[in-house]
Order: sequence, then structure tokens, then C-alpha cells
Amino acid sequence: MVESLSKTIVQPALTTRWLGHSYYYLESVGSTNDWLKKMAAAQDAQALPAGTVVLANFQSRGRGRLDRRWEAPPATSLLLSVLFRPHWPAKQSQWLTMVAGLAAAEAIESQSGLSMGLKWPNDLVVRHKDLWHKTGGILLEGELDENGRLQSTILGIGINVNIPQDHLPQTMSPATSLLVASGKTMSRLAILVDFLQRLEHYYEAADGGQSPQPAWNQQLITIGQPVQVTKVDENIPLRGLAEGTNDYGQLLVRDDSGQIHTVTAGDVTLRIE
Ligand code: BT5
Repeated sequence: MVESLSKTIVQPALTTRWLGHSYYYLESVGSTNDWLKKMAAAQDAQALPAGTVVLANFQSRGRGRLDRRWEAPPATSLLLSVLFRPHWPAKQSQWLTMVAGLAAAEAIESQSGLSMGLKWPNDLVVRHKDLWHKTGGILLEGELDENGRLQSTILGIGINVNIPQDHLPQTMSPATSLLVASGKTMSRLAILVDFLQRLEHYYEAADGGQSPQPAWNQQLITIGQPVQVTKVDENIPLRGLAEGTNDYGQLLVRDDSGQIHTVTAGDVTLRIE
């Protein structure tokens, strides 16, 4: 029997103080990010408080960055979006991706014992058969107010929990699920509850001014690797060594001539060579 993630099951299990207390469960939706974006546009902060979570059992039009698809068979994954109203300067938006990545990697490690990492800028990866495989992704979408600060900001995350090997999506870089990597069926509920608790903790720390970047940087498998970064609107790739990230989560790449390039997540694809 597949464990349900409906409101009546999830809400009593939550260990958070506020995050997820406003919770919507959808059996099927186009994209949880799109759904929450529409709701946030139509409702005020009282009706739809920060920390609202929408979770779907299936997405027919799940999205990644740059109009890419996020594909997952029904009832196998965690597919959710969380609403924040951080009022942080726009440059700090990547902090949300960082807190989500840290929270997800830690929650999965603690629930499964698997060895997790993060791949710049927004991938969740698991060590399996001596190779890092993508097992989750984060999609951050936000609006700015007239002062350039983040208003309604939607943090979407997809985690491949119980996708069997022969149902994994065909992807460019290797993908896997926690089931395939560990050989065990996992409780989506346990991972969800743990993730939301850690997310609340990391978000509050970041909101109080504590940068998540040092901890996030430590988890990045990208650092120290030769990389190729390609801008969407340019064909010439930048090749070099990923030296680190700055406080805003931009990647610092040293090319062969020794010059450092600061790469922003929004408009690039990255390949570890
Ligand atoms: C991401 O984009 O990795 C962000 C994915 C965010 C998905 C969540 S699910 C809940 C919420 N609602 C949404 O509509 N989206 C969010 P990106 O870095 O652009 O990676 C997309 C690429 O990952 C695709 O082009 C595929 O190659 C690959 N991919 C697609 N589905 C995958 C899966 N289930 N597992 C691993 N890789 C996948």
C-alpha cells in the first residue's frame, strides 16, 4: 500500500512550529509551483501565510529550470512547493535554494543512511555505484517589490524517493531514486516531516542574517572539479576549475589563463567534466 501524504496524515505528524501548518494536498496537478503562484497572486498573506506547503502525488507538467521538464511517476516521489515572503534583497535569493538543499540532503541522510551531496546550483545528488546521481532538484521562483526585495517566493522541490529503476526518467546526467540507491522502499512521510523541520530551522537562521553559504559550499560536489558552463544564449562554453562560491551562491570558475569568472545560476547549464 502506498502511504498517503494527504492533509489528515501529514499535519498531525509535523514537528515544525509554523512551516507546513497551512498545507494543501493535490492528487494530481500540472505543477505545484504554478498552482502556488496562482494562489499567492489571488490571496493575501492572511489567507495564504508564509510557510504554506502544497504537495502533489503526481504532476503532469512538472518543471525544472529553463523550461525543462521534471518527470516522476505517480505516488513515487516528494513533489512540493513552499511559499516564503522573505523581504530579502534579490541578490540573496539563492539563500533559499541553499537552505532547501541543506535541509533535504540532511533529512535524506538521516532517514536513509545514504551519502548525499549537492551539485551547483540546484541539484540533490546521491552516491551510488561510485558515481553521483541526481535524485532531486530545486526550482526557485519569486517576485520583487518596488525596492528590489523578495516578495512571494516559491521554493519547489522534487525528490525521487521510490521510483523503481525501470521507471526512472531518461535524463542527460545520470538519475536515480533513493529506492534504487539504497535497495529499500522509503517512507515519503518520514522524509517530508524531517525535511520541513530542517527547512524551518535553516530558514529562520538565514532570516536572522546567518548565511547558509558556508555549510552549503561544503556540501557542493562541484568544488575543485573541472567544469564546463554554458550560457543559454551563447554557444561558447566556459571551461575551468570550480574554485568555490561567494555569499550569493554564484560559482567562481578559474579558466586556463587564471582569470576568475563569476557565474550566476539563472541562465547556465553546468557539466562536471
Ligand atoms: C531542477 O531543474 O532540477 C528543478 C526541479 C524542480 C522540480 C520540482 S517538483 C515540485 C515543483 N513543481 C514544479 O513544477 N517543479 C518543482 P533543472 O536543474 O533544470 O533540471 C531539469 C532536468 O533534470 C531535466 O532536463 C532532466 O534532464 C532532469 N530530470 C527530470 N526529471 C528528473 C527526475 N525525476 N530525476 C532526476 N532528473 C530529472
